[in-house]
Amino acid sequence: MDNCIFCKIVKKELPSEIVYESDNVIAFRDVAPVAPNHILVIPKEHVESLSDLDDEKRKNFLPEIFGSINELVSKENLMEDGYRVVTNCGKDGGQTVGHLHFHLLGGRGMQWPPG
Ligand code: D5M
Repeated sequence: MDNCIFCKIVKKELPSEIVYESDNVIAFRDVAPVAPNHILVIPKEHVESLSDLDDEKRKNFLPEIFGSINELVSKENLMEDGYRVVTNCGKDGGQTVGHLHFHLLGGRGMQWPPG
């Protein structure tokens, strides 16, 4: 998608601190972190949100996305103290960037319920 900032990060047209990359998935540090460790994990292909995954994309993307999250949890030493994985979906979910992404948050205690 031409005007999607995350597609621009995928194409390296925008700078980002990439911490994981494979053929289908890329992860980079959030530009406005809300935790000491805040990484975004996204499919390279443009999909608006979790609601827009069809069966094929679900099978293609989700195992790899969660596999990369597992790798990052180890690499970033988040296993011992714990972490949170969240995807915001649509207006009420608080989604601000219309390209599916999973937040990996760690390095501080989280609250529940979220705001
Ligand atoms: O989260 C969207 C997230 O995307 C939010 O935490 C800021 C982050 N963001 C926005 N632009 C950039 C760039 N250019 N690099 C890295 N991170 C970015 P949402 O769940 O949609 O509210």
